[in-house]
Amino acid sequence: MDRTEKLTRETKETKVTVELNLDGSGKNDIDIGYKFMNHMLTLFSRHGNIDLNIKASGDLTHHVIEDVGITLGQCILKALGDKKGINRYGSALIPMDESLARCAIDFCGRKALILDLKLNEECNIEDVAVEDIKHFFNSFAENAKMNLHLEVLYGSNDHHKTEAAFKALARSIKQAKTIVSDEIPSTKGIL
Ligand SMILES: [Mn+2]
Repeated sequence: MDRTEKLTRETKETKVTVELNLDGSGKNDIDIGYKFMNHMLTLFSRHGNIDLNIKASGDLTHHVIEDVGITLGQCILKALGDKKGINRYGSALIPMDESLARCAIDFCGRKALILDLKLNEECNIEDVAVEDIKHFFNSFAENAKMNLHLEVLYGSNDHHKTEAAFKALARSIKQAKTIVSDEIPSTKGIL
């Protein structure tokens, strides 16, 4: 089964290209123009065992990060195909020094988002605003049509909290995408 996908999304605001292999080893080439998000998406690829190339450019930080979330979510949804045999659910509890993140996901075909990253809303993290990071997870969950419950339980450093959250999401996806049977994992027969 081939679980590779490539999508280009171009609007008057941004141009985003995402290319991925869900059955990869975590190789990546990522440049969306913002160093902190490059760092987060690189470790997302590595910890999710997803080969991931992303190139993005555009007018405003908010637009670029939002549109990367949209395109990455769409690309994962397409690559999952009919979801036959996948584990469907995934969860992870990931520390990053003093911070702890908890994630639980369901590739159920519907968006739900519970997000509590406990970030300082007034501050940027490196070159990215906290509201843009929160918006990324919203766009991603909506377009991957998934339930995403992502919370930082505690921590004091906003870089660590965000990094723990991205790693917890990646480890959850790694579990949820794994092929464990030859059935659609739903009593409805469709996901
Ligand atoms: Mn870091």
